[in-house]
Amino acid sequence: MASLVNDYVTAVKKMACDILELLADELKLQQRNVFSKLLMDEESDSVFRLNYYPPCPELQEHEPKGRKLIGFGEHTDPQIISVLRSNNTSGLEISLRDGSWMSVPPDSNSFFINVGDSLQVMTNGRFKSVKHRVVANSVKSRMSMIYFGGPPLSEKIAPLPSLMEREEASLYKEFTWFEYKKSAFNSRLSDNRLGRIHSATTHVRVDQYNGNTGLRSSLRVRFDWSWAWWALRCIIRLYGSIKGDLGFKS
Ligand SMILES: O=C(O)CCC(=O)C(=O)O
Repeated sequence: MASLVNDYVTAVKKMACDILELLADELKLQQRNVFSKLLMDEESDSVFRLNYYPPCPELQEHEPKGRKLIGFGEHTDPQIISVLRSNNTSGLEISLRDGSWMSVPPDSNSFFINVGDSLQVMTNGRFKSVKHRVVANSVKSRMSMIYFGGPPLSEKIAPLPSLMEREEASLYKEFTWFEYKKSAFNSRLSDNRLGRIHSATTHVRVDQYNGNTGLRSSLRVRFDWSWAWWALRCIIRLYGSIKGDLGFKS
C-alpha cells in the first residue's frame, strides 16, 4: 500500500511540475522551472490528503429548504498547486466572482487542478487561487485524494521580479512559506489570508515642470503606507520628547 501511494504521489508531482512549466511558458518566463523547482526541491513541503465524506441521508430533509450540509468548509489552498482526483460523487463547488457557488462535475478519470495562494502571489495575481468547498451528498459517499505541492519552509514567496512589467505595483508583501503556513494554521479555514499580506502600496504621480523648455515630465513613485505610519509614529515620539524637554505638561 505504501509503495502504491508513493508511486501515485511521484506521478502526480511530475504532472504538477509539467503544468507549472506550461504556466511559466504561458507567462513567457525564461526560467520555465521557476515554479516547478520548488516542488522538486528535496525540502519541498508537499502534502497528500485523502478525504472521505459519508452519505448524509438527513440532507433530504434539508434540501427542499435550500440548505446544504458542508462536508469541507470554504477555503483556498495555501500552497502552489493542488492536484485533486475524486470518485464519481459530486460535492466539490467553486466560488464564482459574484459569490455564487458552482458545482464541479465529478469525473473519476480527470484531475482537478487548483492554483494555490502562493502561485497567486508569485504571479502577482495573474493566476487566482479559487475558493472551493465540498457539500455533502445524500445518497453516495465521496472520496477524494489531493496532492498539495508546496515550497520549502524557508522559501521566500513574493511576486517574481522577472514577471513584473514596467511600473507594475507588487500586490503582495514578501513572506516565507513557513510564516504563511503558520498564519494559515492560526486562522479560520475560510479566512482571506491573502488579504492580510496585500501590499499597502500606492502609486503617487510627481509632475516636474521645466521652466526653460516648458516641458512637463512625470514620475510614478511607489508610496508604502507602512513607512508612512512608521514616520508618523517617529514624529509623534519626537514631538512628545521635545514637549517634555521644554517642560510642557500634558
Ligand atoms: O474533497 C474534495 O473534493 C476537496 C477537498 C479539499 O478542498 C481539501 O482537502 O483541501
